[in-house]
Amino acid sequence: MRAVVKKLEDIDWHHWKAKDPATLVFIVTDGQILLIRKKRGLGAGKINAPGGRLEPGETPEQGAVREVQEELCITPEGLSYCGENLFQFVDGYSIHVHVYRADGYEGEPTETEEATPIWTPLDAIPYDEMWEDDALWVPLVLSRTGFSGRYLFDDDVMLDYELDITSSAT
Ligand code: 6OG
Repeated sequence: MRAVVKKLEDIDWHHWKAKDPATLVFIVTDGQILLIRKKRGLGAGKINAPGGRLEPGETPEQGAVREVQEELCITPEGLSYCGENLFQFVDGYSIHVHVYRADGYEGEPTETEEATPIWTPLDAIPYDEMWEDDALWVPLVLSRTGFSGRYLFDDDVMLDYELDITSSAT
């Protein structure tokens, strides 16, 4: 039987390795942020930034650019690294998300089978329609503060978290 995991400290973080590496990209320009309503994959129905799981052999930065191209038909420009989030789900799934910010993009944001684009003013980010952790660290993306977070989720309920400020942002 699987041991019951309720707290971050119940997890052996020294040997922890995510099942999937993934990315999120926050395009911030003219006081607005480009989010998506996600149509499929993990978190379908929620508002999130564009991004997704890496393909084999891809670097996080390559995967970040590809996912924005696939989901919104645009290419992010001026990409900088913001931080990382390690998510453990009690059902055993885990995902390591590399978070980027971009200051611009090329092309016209377009709805695809994966996502609907949503422009949002920076002071009106719809946290109530996003994953529960986002309100903790998206403000750090906006203030260019590096971070490293660990989170424990039961489905889409956050059970525990720890968020450290780092000097990793570029
Ligand atoms: P695809 O299924 O699209 O990859 N993701 C999360 N994003 C936030 N903001 N909070 C979470 O809290 C998340 N868990 C996963 C990372 C999954 C996408 O979902 C994001 C990827 O962009 C639990 O291939």
